[in-house]
Amino acid sequence: QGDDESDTNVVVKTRPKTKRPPLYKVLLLNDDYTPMEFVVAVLERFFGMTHAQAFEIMLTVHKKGLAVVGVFSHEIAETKVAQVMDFARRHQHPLQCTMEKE
Ligand code: TYC
Repeated sequence: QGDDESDTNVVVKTRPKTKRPPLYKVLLLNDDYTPMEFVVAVLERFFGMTHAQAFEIMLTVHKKGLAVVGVFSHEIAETKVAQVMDFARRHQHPLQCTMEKE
């Protein structure tokens, strides 16, 4: 069935489809009211930073207005944001945490 030429010498190479899921940056935003020590505690507690790392990132946010505090899958990033926002709200601090696609 079909012409002699129809399905000879045809090689279609397919790229193995191993696209990784998109990553999301979790951002911490500066404000005038949240105590510095609270932000340091947040970074230690939810992002596994040492005190020194946490202090450094906190100062970056304080000076520059915001900083990336981690890069995660969508689900993990969402969880981090929710944990930080909930912790801040429970302590009545206006600290803001958001995520954006990398
Ligand atoms: N700017 C705050 C202060 O002077 C400290 C601060 C740092 C607040 C980082 C939020 O994400 C933040 N107390």
